[in-house]
Amino acid sequence: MGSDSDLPVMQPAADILTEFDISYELTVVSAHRTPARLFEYASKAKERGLKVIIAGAGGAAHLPGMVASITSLPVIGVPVKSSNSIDGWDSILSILQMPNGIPVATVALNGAKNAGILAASIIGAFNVQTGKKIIAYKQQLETEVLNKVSVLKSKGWNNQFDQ
Ligand code: RP5
Repeated sequence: MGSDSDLPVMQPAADILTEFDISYELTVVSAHRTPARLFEYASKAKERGLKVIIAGAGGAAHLPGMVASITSLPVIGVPVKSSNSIDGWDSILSILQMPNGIPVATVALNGAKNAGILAASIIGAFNVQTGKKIIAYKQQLETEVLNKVSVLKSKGWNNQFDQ
């Protein structure tokens, strides 16, 4: 992430990776304040064994795009609505509107949890255990929604679909 002030927004990515038993590292790499560290981090990421990079930043959020320009690993960008964001669109567009050839898989504003799930899905495409955890997670989501359908129905809300 671009700053330690991004941690409250980025924490859900770490939490969901922990839930999926995926090891990760979490640190600060600022595109603007530590450009040399950015280059070193991104250029060494693959040889250090990383598989996916989640990069979160706010305002003029150049971190995800610059990381993607340096590494061949998949990069997931999290636009952060930070203290220097106008309304969040600045971070979204900075991360989303990448030029052809250098993609950043951009999640929703402050969408770090989905970034973690997407990273797990990428790993799960090759790792059988992680793949099974993703399937179980989605089944759990489905069960939760179907339970809510039952509760609404039991409270008398008209629902012709689930007769
Ligand atoms: C961005 O500037 C960071 O990613 C953060 O969202 C924002 C503010 O950083 P701090 O001034 O709080 O360090 O580069």
